[in-house]
Amino acid sequence: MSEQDKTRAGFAAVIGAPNAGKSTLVNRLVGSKVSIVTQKVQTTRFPVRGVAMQGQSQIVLVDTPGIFTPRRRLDRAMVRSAWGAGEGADVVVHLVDVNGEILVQEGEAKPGERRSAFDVQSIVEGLKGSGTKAILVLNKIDGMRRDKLLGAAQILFETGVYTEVFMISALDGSGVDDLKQRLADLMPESPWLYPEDQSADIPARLLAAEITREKIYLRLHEELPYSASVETTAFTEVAKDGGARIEQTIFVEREGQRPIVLGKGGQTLKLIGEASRTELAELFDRPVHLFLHVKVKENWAEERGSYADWGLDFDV
Ligand SMILES: Nc1nc2c(ncn2[C@@H]2O[C@H](COP(=O)(O)OP(=O)(O)OP(=O)(O)O)[C@@H](O)[C@H]2O)c(=O)[nH]1
Ligand SMILES: [Mg+2]
Repeated sequence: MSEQDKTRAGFAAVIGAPNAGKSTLVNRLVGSKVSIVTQKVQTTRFPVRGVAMQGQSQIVLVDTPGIFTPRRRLDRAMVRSAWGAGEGADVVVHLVDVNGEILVQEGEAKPGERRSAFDVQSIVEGLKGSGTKAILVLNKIDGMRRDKLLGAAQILFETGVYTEVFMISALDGSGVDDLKQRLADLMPESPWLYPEDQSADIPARLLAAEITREKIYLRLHEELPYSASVETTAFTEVAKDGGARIEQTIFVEREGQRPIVLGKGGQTLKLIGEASRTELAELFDRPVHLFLHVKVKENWAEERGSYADWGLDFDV
């Protein structure tokens, strides 16, 4: 076999503080939406795989929940899963939002204040502790002053945990092709791990629940999105139009949250449903009939079964 025919394949985990742009980057590298994106922190709740092809290389990207100081059980499981994805990967990408405060001098950042700096610092410490070398990727360089950018790169690089630095905008795509080529070159020689034309590795029911959760994050504010979870309870065929009938339950933690999700005369829920249905029809490339219900389940974040569905460890 000639050098050119050799296939490569492996895992590249994208880790970083909440809201760094990890899911945006993974979607862009893959070339389609595999993971939900919102302007709010802690959107991604479990690792999501997306498959990117570059020449003879297959890069299995692992999008991960943001790494931050956890408070609830779900937070702990999310953060643990992000580190777990890093440990199992051939390459670790640490994505940093250059617009956040980047302070890694000891003692400067404390939890609560300067949150993003604290999270970046805790990731650097985690990488140091595990002896993992990572690729530093500075994100959101669109609209960023170049001198500030180079300063941030230098401060971070001096920690010694990075092998190289890339500067990108996951949003507008600048710098992403170079990063993709580098990741492709770093993949070990191996047969491909997924069929060449597969881009996502998430069950349709789970993806459908995620898309609805994204619409909840986009439409509702403050603590509500964090108190909500979505479960697909039925996914059946509709003979009449070749479509899918999808039933979902939105769980909230308190009785008082139900009317917020419903909105006046059910208007908010209707808008969430419409936005979700439109996107699902596009994603699945078929008609979608979506039925949403809202239920109060105080302890959904304490139920072992859900963690298993999300691939999270309940007991960390
Ligand atoms: N200006 C700008 N915004 C970006 C860029 N990349 C991502 N964003 C925005 O940053 C916000 C967070 O993006 P996500 O991709 O959800 O971030 P994440 O790191 O996956 O966040 P969590 O899942 O909460 O940890 C969204 O509003 C994105 O549109 C970028 O390169 N430039
Ligand atoms: Mg995300």
